[in-house]
Amino acid sequence: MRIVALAGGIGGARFLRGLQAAAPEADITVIGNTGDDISLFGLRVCPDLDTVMYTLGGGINEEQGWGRAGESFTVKEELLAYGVGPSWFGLGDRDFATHIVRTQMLAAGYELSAVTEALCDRWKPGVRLIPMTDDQVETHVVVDDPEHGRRAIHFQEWWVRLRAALPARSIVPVGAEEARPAPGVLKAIESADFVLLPPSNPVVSVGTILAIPGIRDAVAAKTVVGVSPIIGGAPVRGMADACLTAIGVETSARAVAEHYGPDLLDGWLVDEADAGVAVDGIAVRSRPLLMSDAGATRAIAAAAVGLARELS
Ligand code: GDP
Ligand code: FO1
Ligand code: CA
Repeated sequence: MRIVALAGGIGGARFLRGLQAAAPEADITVIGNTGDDISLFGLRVCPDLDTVMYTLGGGINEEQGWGRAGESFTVKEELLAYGVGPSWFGLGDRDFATHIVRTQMLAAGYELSAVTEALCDRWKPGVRLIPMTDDQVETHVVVDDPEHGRRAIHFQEWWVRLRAALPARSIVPVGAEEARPAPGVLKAIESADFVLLPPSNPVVSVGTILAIPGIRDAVAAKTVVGVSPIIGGAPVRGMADACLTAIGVETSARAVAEHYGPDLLDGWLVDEADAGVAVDGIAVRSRPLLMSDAGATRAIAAAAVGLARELS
């Protein structure tokens, strides 16, 4: 069984771990979001790719959901002693090594997809992890800054520094229109038995991947089953509601499915709290969707696989 999943960070990575448990024989290709990527201290940081790599490779800080387990912050403190920030982004010492290797390889001329493969040689995530594109795409958020007026800031500044407290006037994946899918992305989708959308952020994770020309059409041609990241009208964690509001979509399991649309989605899993949700042209099933432990997560992934097989 060949499965492709489009993943953001924490929600995507946790679901993928459940998918590996539910379908141990499956050949899984993960297309990772790179819109959250940022250059800091001259280093290229890819939070969502790293979250997937560390989570599936056993190196993640489990409580936090991002960054390395057993992390220390000496380099960050030393940089701050020189007055070099940003202070609001917590890059740890262990994590720094990943960004140094990545940046060194990019500077030597390797594409991000090749770099990611090299990093995965160490972590052995058990899936093929491909960035959505090798081209630079950065999600920017337009806000009304009380001091500087209307301006666009990097997604990480809005999400991490401002905690999405300033309403987003718009969210723009800068560079997406001109970007090309990374080598292997379209081929993996075409040869998949079905495509899964984990409970990742519909706007800045899945939405950004689908914004790369060619990816949405390739995915839409397959049987696609998604898992709602919205339960009972709210995100399970994070501020996905602020992202949905910015694009004029209500924060509900139904509205997210309608936003993806029946041309893309064949099946949609919603939580029991949203039982009764119906969307024209999409097979909706309800079941518990909290990834509270390994068993619960595995059961969610098994349900997604079951629905995809039923619909294909
Ligand atoms: P990020 O890049 O780290 O923000 O992670 P993703 O985009 O992959 O996933 C974020 C989404 O995961 C959020 O919108 C959450 O609502 C969703 N999420 C987190 N934990 C759970 C869970 O246990 N169940 C469900 N259904 N969604 C979850
Ligand atoms: N998220 C935070 O809320 N605060 C941080 O300081 C932070 C640092 C960080 C460093 C490396 C990394 O891979 C991820 C990191 N994240 C941090 C998580 C991440 O940037 C965001 O949660 C996602 O990009 C949002 O989708
Ligand atoms: Ca992300």
